This record gives sequence, structure tokens and C-alpha cells, in this order.
Amino acid sequence: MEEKLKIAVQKSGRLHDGSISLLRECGIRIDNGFDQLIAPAFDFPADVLFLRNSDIPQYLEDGVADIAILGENVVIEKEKECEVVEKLGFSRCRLSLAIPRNEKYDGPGWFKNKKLATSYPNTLRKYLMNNNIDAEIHEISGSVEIAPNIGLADGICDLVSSGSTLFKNGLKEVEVILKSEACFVKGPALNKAKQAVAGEILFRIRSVLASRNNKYILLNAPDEKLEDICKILPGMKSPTIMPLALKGWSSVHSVISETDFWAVIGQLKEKGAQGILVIPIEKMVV
Ligand code: PRT
Repeated sequence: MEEKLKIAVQKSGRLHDGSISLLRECGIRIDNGFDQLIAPAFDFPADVLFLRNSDIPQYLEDGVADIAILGENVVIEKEKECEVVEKLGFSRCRLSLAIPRNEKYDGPGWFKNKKLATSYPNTLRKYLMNNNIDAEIHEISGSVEIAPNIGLADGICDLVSSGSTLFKNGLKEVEVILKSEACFVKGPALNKAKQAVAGEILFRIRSVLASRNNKYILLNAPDEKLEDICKILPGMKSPTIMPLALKGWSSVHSVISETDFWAVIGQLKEKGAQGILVIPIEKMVV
């Protein structure tokens, strides 16, 4: 029997739910995987492994897992043999340098000869080297943000999303070292059969992401405005145009990206579009 593809996801934490729901939208369903270390997927040649996010790069390098969903910040920090193939658009954060709020900050030179607490020593070391800053790195595994208040460090390098943890601890963010989000990562040595299964998952993920980023739009337009309206709504190839029962009017169907949405709606109304409907797309095969 052919060996199944092993997909690693975070066992519990910020990435878990997003990873499981993305797999589910890709048709990869598992039975109550949360309590298990490994769960077989229904109707798909894969097993899902539940691991700590920070351990996954090593498991990919060792071939224990074949592909994974994990934070890009961890891939960069761990420096293991694995490749980011696709960014997935959730669990967005940044790795930043922060210092006590009342400190005057005049650029990265502030960090010279300072003591910095972090759980990301490799990424921080590279940043300091690239900026010619000589500073002491103090590695700690959690609650980095309290380090300056207890006299353990002058500043910190930690993940930030809303910024409220920094604020509550009297710190301010002064430099962003990297931006991160969940990503689809591939190990170094997949055989041909596993490459094919991983390729199928990637294809499905891209279809799901495209559907999340796009909307289906329907509108009615006077025939004499169709040319202008089609220029605003290019669609996947071109818009579909169907005549309405009412003479001189047509229905236009197309796809628009989530980011262009409000600007496009305004332009369409200006050109005489009426009865505009915008509908989520379940899957979009790209
Ligand atoms: O235990 P395991 O190895 O599985 O993971 P972990 O302890 O790193 O887990 P978890 O769930 O905390 O984080 C998993 C991943 O989520 C990280 O590697 C990032 O890719 C991503 N992520 C996104 C974050 C945050 N946002 C985040 N805000 N990870 C951590 N934080 C922490 C940060 O360290 C700080 O303590 O949240 C606090 C700051 O948040 P704000 O909103 O107050 O700025």
C-alpha cells in the first residue's frame, strides 16, 4: 500500500482552528483530531499530525511530516530545510522590537550595547548583524514582554498583532523586523507520489484562497452603458451578458476582488448600474 502524505498542523493555539478549517474547505476532513497525535483524513490519502508549531520545521526536515501549515516566523527562525510554498492569509503578525514607552527612540542605533529579550534569537541576531548593531541577546521562551519591567532586559523582540500586550506592559513598538502569516510549507524530500498529493492540496488551497478574495457580482445595466461597465468589470475572462425581459437592458455577471470591491461598486453606480447583487464564492478554480 502506498504511504500516505503526512500533513502537520498546530496541536493547539492560534494556528489550529484556521488550519483545520482550511483543510476542511479543501475537502480534507478528519475525525476529532484535536485529542490525537495523528488522525487519518476521510477519502483522501493523507494523515494529519498534531504538533507544536515550533517543532514542525524540524519534523519537516526529518521527513516525519511532509507538508505543514505553520507561521512563517517559525520557518524563518528555525532555519530548517523546508520551503514556504504559499501564504495563507490568517494568523497575521509581525516580529518587532519594542522598548519602554518613556524612552526616546532615534533609530536602530538605540539598541547598541543593550540587552534584548526574545524567543526569536536567530532572526534577531540576523537583524542586528545586518544593521551593524552590537547587542546582547537574552533568549527566553515565554512572557517576553515583562522582561524590561523586571530588569531582565532593556528591550524586547517579540510577535505583535494588536499591540495591546506591548501597551499593557508599558512598551512601544519601534522597529518591525518581519511580517508573518500562516503558510503552506513543504519538506525537502517528498517522493513522486507524495509530491502529487501535495500538489493536489496546493491546488485546492489556491482555489479556496481565490474564492475568499473574490466575489461574484450581478447587476442590471442599460445596453448603451454595457461597454463602459465591462471595462470596469473585466471578470475571469470577460463578463457574462444576458438580455433582460425589459427591452434595452441586460444583466451582467462577473467576479471582482474583495480589495477592489467598494471602489468598483461606486464606479458601476456612476455608469448607471442598478440592482447590484454581490455573492460570496464557494470555490474558485484558478
Ligand atoms: O506551542 P506552539 O509551538 O504550538 O506554539 P506557540 O506557543 O508559538 O503558539 P501560539 O499559538 O501562541 O502562536 C502560534 C503562531 O501564531 C505564531 O508562531 C505566529 O505565527 C502566530 N501569531 C499571530 C502569534 C500572534 N499572532 C501573537 N499575537 N503568536 C503569538 N502572539 C503573541 C505574542 O507573542 C505576544 O505575547 O501574542 C502577544 C501579542 O499579541 P497582541 O495582540 O497583544 O499584540
